[in-house]
Amino acid sequence: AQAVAAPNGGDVIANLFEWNWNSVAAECTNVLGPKGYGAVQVAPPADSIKLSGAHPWWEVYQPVSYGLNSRMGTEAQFKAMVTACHNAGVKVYADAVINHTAGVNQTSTSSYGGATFNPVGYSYANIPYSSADFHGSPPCPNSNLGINDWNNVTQVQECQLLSLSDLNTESDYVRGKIAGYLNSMVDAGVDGFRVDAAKHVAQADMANILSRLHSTVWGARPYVYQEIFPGSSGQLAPAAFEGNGSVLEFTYAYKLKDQFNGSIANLKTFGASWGLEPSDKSAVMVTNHDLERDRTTLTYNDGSKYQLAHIFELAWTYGTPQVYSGFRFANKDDSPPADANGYVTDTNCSNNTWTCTDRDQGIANMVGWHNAARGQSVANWWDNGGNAIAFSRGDKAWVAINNSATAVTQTFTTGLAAGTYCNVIHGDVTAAGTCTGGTVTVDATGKATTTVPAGDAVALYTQAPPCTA
Ligand code: LM2
Ligand code: CA
Repeated sequence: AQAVAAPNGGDVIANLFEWNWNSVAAECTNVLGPKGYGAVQVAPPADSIKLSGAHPWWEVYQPVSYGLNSRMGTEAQFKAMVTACHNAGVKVYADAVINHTAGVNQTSTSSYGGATFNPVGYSYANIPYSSADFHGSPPCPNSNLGINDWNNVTQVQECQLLSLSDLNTESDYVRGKIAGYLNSMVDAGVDGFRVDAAKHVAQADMANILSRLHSTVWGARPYVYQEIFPGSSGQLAPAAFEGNGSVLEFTYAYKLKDQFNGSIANLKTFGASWGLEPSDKSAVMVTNHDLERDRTTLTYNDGSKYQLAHIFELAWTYGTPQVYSGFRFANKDDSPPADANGYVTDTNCSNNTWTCTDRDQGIANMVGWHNAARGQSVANWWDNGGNAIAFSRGDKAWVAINNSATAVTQTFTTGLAAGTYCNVIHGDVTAAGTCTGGTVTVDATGKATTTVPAGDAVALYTQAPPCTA
């Protein structure tokens, strides 16, 4: 275990999809820590298949060894990234691909970290796994080993998702290897896992694997949030996995898109009554790498709606919020910016290749707003019956969101103490207590008259040092 700073206490997760390790480290130091993000989610860190032609982003969802030399950098760079994030007070959550290894249809035998393997033969020498460590038929009832019935527990959990070699997670040996992989990361400082394809691993198998995990270097149990696409019922529904940890809230992302394309006044009741999983079990999101490609959620192509949805997510009281920063793509299978050999190159937020949502001034400052509002209930709700809303979080923070094409000028009840507040959507408070953008004055009765421009927001909160001008 390393000597580390303490976690900053925040809970907002920046999902830096397929940023390489050096870029994640720099982001923790320069942006995520200073802005109060509590954690960063990083791409799958294991060595993965390297195809012979183009290098789609999804190569990393086909692990071929549990070594940490990967498409995103070396093991040393991975460990240096974890240390840099910890030194900035930011936890690290890794995307854990544990349901499967590479696709049985893949003929490549080369990888980013130099592992020895052959997918067609179910052979992974560095772990090692051989054909006995994978599900065949039986237990999968289909001779082609595919999933035909997505409501059949045996098929979903013991057949192959997308022809990906399905690990026999019932076996003590496989459980031990997966736990060993996860513990190699925990021992390096990793604080939790986004569990990929968790719906495809039997709950009892996952529980056994999790029971073997070490405590983190910051003295906690690893935070676990599972990828469970909704749509199946009973034992395959998100709720059936909550005994093992939290779940990614897909329904939240879909409904948020619907409201921002409809009327956000409806969000007044947004929560469990909408069919969402319980708040304390929900890792909520505006989008992720799969959903932005499916176009089933808002994406960076949606302009102000995308920004405002993140602002709403950070202001609302539901779940553990994520901010998603990926790369721009024209085609679904595009590679992230990479060198000629497929290794991902440093994130550049200014040449239109990466989306860098985590740095957006309004979104990044809403992380501080979110942290200041912690534990405070929603109060002073206002809406215009259409696409403008406002609310406070107790007497600590207030936001107005205008998702319409016309400016809204209104005298709002903010719940805040009298004073001058920086609109953090467009301004930062300097060490001297001045605001680099516009300010809003709250009077002795807690009221403020302000204009919220079209497709924009105004957000105020009690900060230290206070904003005075
Ligand atoms: C996930 N969650 O459960 C990830 O969020 C998702 O991005 C992954 O799919 C999936 N599960 C497996 O980890 C991605 C991508 C797929 C890709 C797989 C494996 O969306 O298109 O499948 O990663 O790399 C690709 C090919 C597919 C082929 C498969 C196996 O697109 O046609 O299946 O590889 O060779 C025959
Ligand atoms: Ca499985």
